[in-house]
Amino acid sequence: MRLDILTLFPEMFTGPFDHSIIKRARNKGIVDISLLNIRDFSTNKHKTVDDYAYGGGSGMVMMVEPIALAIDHLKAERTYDEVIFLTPDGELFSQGTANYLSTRENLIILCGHYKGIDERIREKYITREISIGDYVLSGGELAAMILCDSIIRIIPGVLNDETSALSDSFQNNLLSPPVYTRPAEFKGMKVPDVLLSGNEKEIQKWREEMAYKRTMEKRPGLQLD
Ligand code: 6GU
Repeated sequence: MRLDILTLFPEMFTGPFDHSIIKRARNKGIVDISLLNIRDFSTNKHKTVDDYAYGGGSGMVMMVEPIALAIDHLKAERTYDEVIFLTPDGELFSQGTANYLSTRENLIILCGHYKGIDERIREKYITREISIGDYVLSGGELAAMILCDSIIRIIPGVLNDETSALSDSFQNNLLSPPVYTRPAEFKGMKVPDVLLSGNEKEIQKWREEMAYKRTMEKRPGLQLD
């Protein structure tokens, strides 16, 4: 999979993309992440990327031209399955969307800033608009990192069996059951006997029951798309 991220702040991605699972996926060659600075596509000498909104009002708007040039530049190299714009007015991101996107080959991910982007970009280039939740972030970058993490970790070959994505919360409309590791007793609190029993069938049954109980207690309305 190839991910091309268009952003005004490429440096923001260096931490999350250079550690843990994403780092491993990149090192294995499973995912190729490329960060493009939208400012590099500005055509004026001050490298401007935003301007006042027509009609007035507070907040700057990201200009159409640098973004259009950046997307055209990428599209000249290869075809893309989706051009995703991260925006609080997009569709709510879910495990179902992550699963779907993880099966794609090439994605462009556009991070917005300021008051928004010129509407003509959305009309002409964007195939999918995604929000990560009903709250406002100062830009699309953090949302893009979350999107990328959730997509990359479920691509076959990224996780090993012990950390399989199939047992994740949400993958089967259920939250994950509680987990324990050594010691078997901590300050008088004991690990449930069944987990120490070695009885695989009973352990599986207990996990399913606890997943169901936990879902009913914490997220009774949990639905997947
Ligand atoms: Cl994708 N962008 C911004 N700026 N804020 C958000 C968001 C995205 N999703 C939730 N809040």
